[in-house]
Amino acid sequence: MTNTVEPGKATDFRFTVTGPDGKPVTDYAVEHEKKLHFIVVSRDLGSFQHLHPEEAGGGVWSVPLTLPEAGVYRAFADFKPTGQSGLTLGADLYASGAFQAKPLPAASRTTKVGDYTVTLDGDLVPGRSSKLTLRVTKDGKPVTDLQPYLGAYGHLVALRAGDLAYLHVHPEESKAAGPEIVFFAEVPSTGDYRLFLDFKHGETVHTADFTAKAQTAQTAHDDDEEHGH
Ligand SMILES: [Cu+2]
Repeated sequence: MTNTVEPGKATDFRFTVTGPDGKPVTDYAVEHEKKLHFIVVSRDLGSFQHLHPEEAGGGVWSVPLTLPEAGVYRAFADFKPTGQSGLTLGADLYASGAFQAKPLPAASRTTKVGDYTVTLDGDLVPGRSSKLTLRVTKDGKPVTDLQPYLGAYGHLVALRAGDLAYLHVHPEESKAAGPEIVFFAEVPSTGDYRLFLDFKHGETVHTADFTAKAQTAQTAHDDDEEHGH
């Protein structure tokens, strides 16, 4: 596997997952309709892609991959070998050339993606399952006809700024197609996290991103009071 690519140019990126016996893993359980989820972010968390590689045989995965700009990227393979627990493995990827790292966007409870506005309610509290409610509106109106994407109305990936610790976030089973999508996330520490929400509407998958600050329950509570909740 070559980890260096030319920025802005699609490559057929190939990799294998090696098991404890040193052999490529070929037997995977399906999770969220796929055997393997492949997340690629720039190290400064300014770029995010959620891809689904195809099996090319013999344990080899293949995916068309474009790293948009020069820089350092982190790829995560999220999968579950049959009969075992889920795993996330990471590798650094490089797009050659000079680059300028962008600062992490400030924490915010509202973000825009195209014509959509997504708001975040709930607080990330280290060491416990935190309920996050994401509400999707379009042109100011609640979206109530979200389309299922990978078996749910939304998928959320959370990464810790700095070391890019990858969090598993589980959606709450929901029969309602919006405007609210509920998740439970457990963060390991205080600090800044970048949240990426994939949702499908109008036959298109949209990704809304947020910076959220995880703080202890007491601090979060004090903040709530300050803001008059
Ligand atoms: Cu996926």
